[in-house]
Amino acid sequence: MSLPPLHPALRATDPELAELILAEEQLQATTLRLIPSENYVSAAVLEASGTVLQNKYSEGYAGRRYYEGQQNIDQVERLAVSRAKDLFGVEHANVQPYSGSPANLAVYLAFAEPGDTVMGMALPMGGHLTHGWGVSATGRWFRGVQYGVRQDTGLIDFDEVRELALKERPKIIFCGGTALPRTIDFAAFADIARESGAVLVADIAHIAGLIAGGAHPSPAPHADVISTTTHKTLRGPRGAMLMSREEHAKAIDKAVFPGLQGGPHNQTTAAIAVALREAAQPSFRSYAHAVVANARALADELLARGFDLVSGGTDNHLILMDLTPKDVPGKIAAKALDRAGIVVNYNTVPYDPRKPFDPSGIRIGTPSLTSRGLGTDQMAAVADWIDRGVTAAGAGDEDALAAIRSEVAELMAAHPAPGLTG
Ligand code: DSN
Repeated sequence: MSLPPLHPALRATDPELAELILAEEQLQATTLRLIPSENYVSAAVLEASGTVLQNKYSEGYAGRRYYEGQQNIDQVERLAVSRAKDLFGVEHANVQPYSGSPANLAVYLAFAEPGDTVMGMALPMGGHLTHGWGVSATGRWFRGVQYGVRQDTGLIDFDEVRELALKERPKIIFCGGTALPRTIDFAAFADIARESGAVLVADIAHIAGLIAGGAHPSPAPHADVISTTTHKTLRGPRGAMLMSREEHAKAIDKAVFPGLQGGPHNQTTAAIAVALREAAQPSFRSYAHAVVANARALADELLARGFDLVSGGTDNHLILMDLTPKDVPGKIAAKALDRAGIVVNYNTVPYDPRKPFDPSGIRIGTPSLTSRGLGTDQMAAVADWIDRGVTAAGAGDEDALAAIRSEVAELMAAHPAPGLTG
């Protein structure tokens, strides 16, 4: 394998590691990446995240640091903060959380005491570990009560959420999650939070880019706090942000630093700033709407091929498939699809009778393929590959998987991914 001139220093210092990075670039270039929480960053975001900003400690906030030499760093962070505020229409933004889980932990630190009751969607229903699920610190140090979706519709039952909130009186209610194929009704959650006296946190990690691009309603008028990662539909670096009204600014900032973290990762802050600038462009609006259009088209094609989709389809970037009717467990399907060059993750479905490490479903999404310029016309081919791949998984047909892999690689070669050299 010949290395491109792009990584000369790395190749000279650590050829073994350089080879691994090149192999990963080639894997990302040649496969159809359907994990809904992944994406491709632009070359500009990639460049910003690999800079000398890495070399600087900056504990504190712009203008209030514990180290000198912040002439440039302060400006970088101010740019990221003001772009976040403009893009999401919020009064306050903190761009320092290292990722989504620390961001959510900072919310607990800001608004609750250990042992307090918090409420979120159950992980196997589509929620997130940090929304009070038992194995997470948030479920061990706080008393997590969990809502789900209805078994018959796959949708959130707001009467049930309200009843639970009024009975349990949580300090914090989380809405949002990791496997929700439908629009989140932030206004309904805000009513319930108000009635029950809870702080409403909208965790928009999955849909931040859709919100920025106007393809999903915004929580800004409804939620007390908005938590998001920056690397999913938003197409930024691996990082996170907390946003709020001004009244909560101090509590959030104190919780992030010095409450939970030390120095911010300035190279990530810079890359977030670049991603936010990109997300403010008209082309990003088109991107966000194309992500949703592709997901809808793909869902329709899968339904036509007899797949069972949780909630019957999708409103956003994500599709959750229950493979029980196909008689192929999610993990077997995911691993076979991987061998076919289609990267998905196995996932629980609501009321899954199987275990989380060997569940009934797979979770797919369209952010990455849309970043490569695939459109609705190509979703029939994608659905066909998934269909053939799941059938081959059930039959143990490795030849069929290899055939799909070369068809996928051909389409991917015609649609180069942003940020990749190969
Ligand atoms: N790991 C993320 C996802 O895949 O949805 C959530 O943290």
